[in-house]
Amino acid sequence: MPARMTTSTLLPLTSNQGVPLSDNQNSLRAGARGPTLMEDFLLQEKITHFDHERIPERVVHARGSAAHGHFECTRDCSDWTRAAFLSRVGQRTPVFTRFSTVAGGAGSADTPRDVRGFAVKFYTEEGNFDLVGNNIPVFFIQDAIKFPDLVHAVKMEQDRGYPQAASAHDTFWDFISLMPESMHMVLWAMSDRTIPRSLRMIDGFGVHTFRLVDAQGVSRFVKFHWRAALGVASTTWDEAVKIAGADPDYHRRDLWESIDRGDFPAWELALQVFDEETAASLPFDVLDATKLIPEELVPLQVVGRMVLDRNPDNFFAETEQVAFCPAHLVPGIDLSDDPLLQGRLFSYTDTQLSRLGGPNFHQLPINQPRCPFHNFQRDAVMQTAVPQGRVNYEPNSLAPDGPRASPERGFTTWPAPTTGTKVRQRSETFADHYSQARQFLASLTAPEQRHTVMALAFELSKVTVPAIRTRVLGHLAVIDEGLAAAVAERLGRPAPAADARPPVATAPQDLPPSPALSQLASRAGTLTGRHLAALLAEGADGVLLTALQRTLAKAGARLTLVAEKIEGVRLADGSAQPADQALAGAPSCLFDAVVVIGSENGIAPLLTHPAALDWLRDAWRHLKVIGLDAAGTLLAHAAGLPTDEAVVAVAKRKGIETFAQMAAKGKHHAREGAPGTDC
Ligand code: HDE
Repeated sequence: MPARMTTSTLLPLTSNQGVPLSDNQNSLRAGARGPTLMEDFLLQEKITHFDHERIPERVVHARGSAAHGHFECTRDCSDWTRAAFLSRVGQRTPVFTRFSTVAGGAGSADTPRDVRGFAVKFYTEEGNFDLVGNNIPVFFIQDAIKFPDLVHAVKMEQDRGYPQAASAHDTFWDFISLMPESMHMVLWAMSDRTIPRSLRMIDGFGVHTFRLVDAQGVSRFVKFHWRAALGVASTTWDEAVKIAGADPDYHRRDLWESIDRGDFPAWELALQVFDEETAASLPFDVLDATKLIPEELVPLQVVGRMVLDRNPDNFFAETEQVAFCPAHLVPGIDLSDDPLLQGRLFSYTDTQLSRLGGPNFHQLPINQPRCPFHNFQRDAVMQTAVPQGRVNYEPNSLAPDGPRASPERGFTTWPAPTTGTKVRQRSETFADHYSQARQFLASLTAPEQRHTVMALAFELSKVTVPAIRTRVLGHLAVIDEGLAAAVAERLGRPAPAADARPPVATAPQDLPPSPALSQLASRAGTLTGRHLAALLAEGADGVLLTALQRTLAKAGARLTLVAEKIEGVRLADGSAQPADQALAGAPSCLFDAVVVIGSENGIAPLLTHPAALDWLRDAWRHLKVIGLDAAGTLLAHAAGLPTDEAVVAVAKRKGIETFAQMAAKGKHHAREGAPGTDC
């Protein structure tokens, strides 16, 4: 049957040549049951385009989610830098920010244990500035030449093609066990930071030391920090694993939905600015990306705020095709000699040449500067600009009004004095690999230290070669004997003997703890931006439910209603209450805190329902605050749930307030170690 003709009032569907299509349902055949004809150029065009829809995914950071927004300058930084976007209070600069995991492929889950990329493109009036950072302030290696080895080691093993998006395997830990410089980062990677609750709840770090240069040409060092307005929050490991099954798009969905709802995530941009003398006085080298500068030594100064308030229009055109590069700098921001940073400067454009197919990717809408740009670079694959006139060179006399270099406004490299012999040599000032690892551990709260021990033991238990475990334990013993002993105990091994420790180039020092490094110690909890769920049973009290909804909405939290069936329940007054999610698709791991509301009769079917029982058992195991009315208490008994101060009776208004106050504190770490929890 030929397709029905559409009337001309509709936007015509056309081929890529602009020819209107008469039929988008049937290919051209010799008779209705005959062979398809080679001459069907419309079929060929459509299938050919489809065949080439995928481009190579990023070799690292392939899995990402992004959003548009703006950066607002809140401190005039012209005393430090001539960068225009940092020099006028109140000035807004458009941004596009992409968050990512590092190891997994583009289709991998959102919640594996991994570092998160945090890349921001500022479309400033002086060109694009890219701050291509991570959610951890240090890195695994000191020199770019080790990056391919690190990435090969962590990604799926080359013969078997697994594991996907996981560092818990032989090749990663083999490499790490032979790389003492990785030890500081390894502790961060095994901390709660790498299992974040939400991309809205991670901090960001530029990692390297950069330079700020003011209008007089004076240079200072700088470290960039993003501080999440919603605080830093993490899942437990078991929760992350379960979320990966229940909703592999958990972080992507969370970011999209919150922006869609108008709950715009925000970050403060804070700088650590310091001069050469301060740098020289620190007990480590500021050019070494495996080290951080504790805030207690060089305080953070807030200079602006980023708000992400618009979802991409098209995932491929924007999130996939955006091309970041640490060499995208604007006048007033310059590089340091950090050898990791220096290698990155080449890598990003190089990888984008193959990922995006040629050197014109800066012309893609997401990559284009928002300020005018002109030069004499011409041609190449997918050139979309149409340059006018005869002149494509400079100097020239034929286009006197054409673009010229501007010594005053243009980017000027800070004239750092440079001497030296050509060597392949690591500076001795990079040799202390353990002190800051020890300092990080000492700065964590007891629950955070415990989680790090658990993570190390989990990862090492996936290592099949005992010698690798032995080597890693040796390094841990140099960092902290107690840490090594605790991990060894969980592995079922004796604590490593003194002779199992590797020789160390520089004996570690005991640096003072830096409380700012702990995500639990440094930030107060909040309900804002959190996502809670109420499991409703038949006959639930509608008044109680409304009070709960109001309280949570006032606190800036979101409440999802879960019922056994998606059509919902009848409330006590007989009215119909639709559910947002059916129980089978909404396990409690997806929510920050949970409530159960029902009636004595209505809860009965749930008392033997595995998903309902697991709902509460997992909420308990994942250290969540749990609110229960009388029916909810019956379910808790059926689930064999113990009780503590974070299991709150919500029968009355006061109970709801208490529940909300407890939930605002985040996870109930005091529960750790109780029966049914992971410790
Ligand atoms: Fe990257 N990194 N990286 N990296 N990186 C890439 O560029 C590289 C490093 C970071 O959302 C790639 O376009 C080298 C540190 C982020 O599109 C590639 C070295 C930090 C993203 C590349 C590093 C990062 C990337 C892959 C060692 C934190 C995602 C695709 C010298 C400060 C950006 C691409 C996005 C992506 C190379 C180390 C952050 C291959 C050689 C340290 C957030 O060019």
